[in-house]
Amino acid sequence: MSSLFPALTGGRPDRPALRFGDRSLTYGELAAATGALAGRIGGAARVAVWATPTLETAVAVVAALEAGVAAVPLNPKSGEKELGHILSDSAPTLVLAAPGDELPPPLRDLARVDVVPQTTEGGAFLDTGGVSAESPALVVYTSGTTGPPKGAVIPRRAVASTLDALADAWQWTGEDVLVHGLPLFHVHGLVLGTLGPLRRGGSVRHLGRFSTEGVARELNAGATMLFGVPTMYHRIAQALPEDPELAKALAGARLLVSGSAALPVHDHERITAATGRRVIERYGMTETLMNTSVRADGEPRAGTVGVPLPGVELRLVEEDGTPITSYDGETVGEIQVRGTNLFTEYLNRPDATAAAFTPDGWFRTGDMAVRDPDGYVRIVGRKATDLIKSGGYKIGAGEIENALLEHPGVREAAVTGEPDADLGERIVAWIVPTDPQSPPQADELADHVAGRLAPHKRPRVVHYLDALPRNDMGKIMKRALHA
Ligand code: MCA
Ligand code: AMP
Repeated sequence: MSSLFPALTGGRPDRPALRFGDRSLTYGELAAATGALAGRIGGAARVAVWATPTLETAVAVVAALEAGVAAVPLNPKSGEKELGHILSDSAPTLVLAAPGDELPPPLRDLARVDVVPQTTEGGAFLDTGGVSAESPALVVYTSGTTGPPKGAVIPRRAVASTLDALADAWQWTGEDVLVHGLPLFHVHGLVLGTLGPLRRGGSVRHLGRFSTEGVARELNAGATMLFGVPTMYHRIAQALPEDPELAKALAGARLLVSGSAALPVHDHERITAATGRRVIERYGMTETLMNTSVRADGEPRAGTVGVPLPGVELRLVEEDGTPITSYDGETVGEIQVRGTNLFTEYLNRPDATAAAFTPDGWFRTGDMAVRDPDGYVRIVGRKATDLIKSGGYKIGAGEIENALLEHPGVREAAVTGEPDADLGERIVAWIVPTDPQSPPQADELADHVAGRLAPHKRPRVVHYLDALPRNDMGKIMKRALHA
């Protein structure tokens, strides 16, 4: 098994690798810490990682990958229902956490290994003979339209191939210093934002928590690249007119990259007007890692996600599966992709895995797009209206409806997304209360969902109705709700 991180043994141990707040590790220190931890967890089938935005999480995931053990990153803000589902589905044998982190009840039954970033302990020799490029690297949970999140099994070759394709597209090297404040339990912050710099032998400075001040500080102090979701760029665009330090920071960066949802053209334009710089977008998915990007050597074009990355085949298809051959900037089709960047399966869900692929191996993304005459892809929407993107998080309406129905004050529930300048979309709950005289308060319902699922899944707006609009079959007509 070859290492995903050649720089760990690359002969430049003093180079900076990771920085979180005022704590940092060089490649030499990271190699020692991950080597020691890999020796302790080697042989485990799967480990859970309590994925706080800290040095410990980065060390834990790199150690798991060095040991050839699949890591399951957990959102530390997951509520009991969501966490319970992920643990029973992924069945990890260990949980890795920072010393002192208090873990919630479902995790207390698991054997715990504390992650120690600074260590002088030598790394144990690992026999990773059974590990191959197809072996799972990560299991990342992602929401669907209905039911609980599914665990996307991401093999080692997908991680390597997506990061190497991005290196080509972005001229991303070991000289780059990345800054971001993304969470570490999703592909964006973990694979691109943490494993990405380490695979190149460069470094990452994590803000702990996103702020425009943090972005300005780091880009003005040597960082070269910024990754963020559109909500972060929106907040940057809002702050720029009053913040010359931020404008100077962005103007000096080598590359500003947005992804996880569409960055509105208005925000693109405001950033360019204030800094002279263009944000580029890339398009990916938990299941596919990255599919397309505007290239560093290509023409930046707001409103597009660029061209397929090396190694990625991309096509648009009609409703009946017929490929669309015209690049006319008008004909809308579903994006399907094929390539070494793809996941292998949804854990324990052969039905969902089979449904996600065509018989000849194309993955159905559910994203709708057109292609410009020169091949640039423009995403125009989504097939499923029951998937909501809020703050860059994918959220299934069905999951929230089920949680709302578990509240005694809710008789019926429907969930939709509506446009939000900051979050892209915000979650709206439409409920029929059990007792119309004393309906549950909006805050109470938000807390209920946040506590069971996760805070980013909480409804931001609640409407009360006497009945939900239904068709003759009894199906809720969601389009009629907003009308
Ligand atoms: C508020 N809070 C609550 C409640 N109300 N907590 C519990 N119960 C409540 N009722 C807390 C929140 O937990 C949060 O805590 C704080 O109040 C503010 O919440 P909120 O307004 O929701 O968050 P925000 O600070 O405005 O977050 C915006 C954000 C965030 C920073 C942009 O949405 C974010 O980090 N998004 C990134 C999503 C992402 O990485 N997606 C990648 C997946 P606290 O402040 O303590 O946190 S997509 C992907 O990976 C694919 C491959 C791709 O293409 O990239
Ligand atoms: P997730 O399932 O959380 O990994 O989110 C993947 C989804 O995010 C994709 O299917 C797209 O709908 C959306 N997405 C990611 N990047 C972009 C982008 N640059 N523009 C528009 N949508 C995006």
